[in-house]
Amino acid sequence: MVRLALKVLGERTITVVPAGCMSAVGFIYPQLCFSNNAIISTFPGTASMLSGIAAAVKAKGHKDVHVLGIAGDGGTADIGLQALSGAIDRGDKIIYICYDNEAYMNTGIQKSSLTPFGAKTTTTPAGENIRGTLTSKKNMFEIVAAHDIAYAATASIGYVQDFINKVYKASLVEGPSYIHVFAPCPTGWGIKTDETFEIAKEVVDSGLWYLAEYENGEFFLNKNPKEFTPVENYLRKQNRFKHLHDEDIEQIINARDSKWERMRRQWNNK
Ligand SMILES: Cc1ncc(C[n+]2csc(CCOP(=O)(O)OP(=O)(O)O)c2C)c(N)n1
Ligand SMILES: [Mg+2]
Repeated sequence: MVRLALKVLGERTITVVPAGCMSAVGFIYPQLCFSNNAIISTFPGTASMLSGIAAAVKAKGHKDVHVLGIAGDGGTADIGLQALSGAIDRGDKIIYICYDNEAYMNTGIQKSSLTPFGAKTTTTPAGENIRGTLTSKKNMFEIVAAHDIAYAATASIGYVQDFINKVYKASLVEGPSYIHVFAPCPTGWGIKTDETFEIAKEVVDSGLWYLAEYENGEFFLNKNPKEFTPVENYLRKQNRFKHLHDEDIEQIINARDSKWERMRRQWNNK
C-alpha cells in the first residue's frame, strides 16, 4: 500500500509516519524502506507535522512536492484525531492515508475505536459472557467528510486499482485529502500472510467494508453489489472472530444491512 502510494506520488514526497507498525517495520536501520524523505512523528502528531511541512513547502515555493501522512487506525481515529481535524480545518495541502488494521497492533493487539464489534483483542478478550469487542467501529470516513474536506475516500488493499486511482485523485487536490484503507494484519487477526489480499477483497464483497468517495460535498459509492457474499466466510477465516455465536453474527449482518440501507438511500453511485 505504501509502495503503491509512493509510486503514484513520486520521489518528491515527504512522508510522515507516527509510532505504529509502519514506522516499526519501515525504519529499521540500515534497511530504511523509504527512499524519499520520511520522518517518524509523535504518535498523536502526524497531521500537525504534516501541517508544518506543508507550510515550509509553501514558503519555499515548491509546487511539485507532496506531503503525505501514513498512520494506523489508533494513530488516526483515537490519538491523532485532534491534529487531523485541525489540519483539515486549516485547509493545509496534505494527503493523509490511514491504514486500518483495526487495532493497536504494534503494541500487541489492543482494541482501538476502529476495532469492529465481536473482534477479540488483548484488551477485549473473548470469554463465556463477553465475546470480544462490544462497541462498533467508529465511522472515520464520515467524521472526516463532516469537515467538508475537498476529497475523502475509503479503499481496501483487496482492490488495488481503486486505491491507486484514489491516491492519484488526492494528489490533484489543492487542500487536504484523506484516504481510509482497509489493511488486514496477519498477526492480529490470526490469518496467514498470503490470505491478506483475499480477506481485504472479501470484506468489501460481503458488505462489511465499502468503497466510497466524498467530493464536492457529496458521497459516492464506487461499488454497490446487488448481493453480498456471506459474512460467515469472511469472519470464520479469522481467529479474532472464531468465538462468535450465531446471534453475534446476526447482529453483525443487521448492522451491515442498516448501514447499506442508509448509504444506498443517501449516497450516489459512481
Ligand atoms: C503518546 C504515545 N502513546 C503510546 C505510544 C505507544 N504506541 C506505539 S505504537 C502504538 C500502537 C499503534 O497502533 P496503530 O496506530 O493502530 O498502528 P499499528 O501498530 O496497528 O500499525 C502505541 C500505542 C506512543 N508511542 N506514544
Ligand atoms: Mg492499527
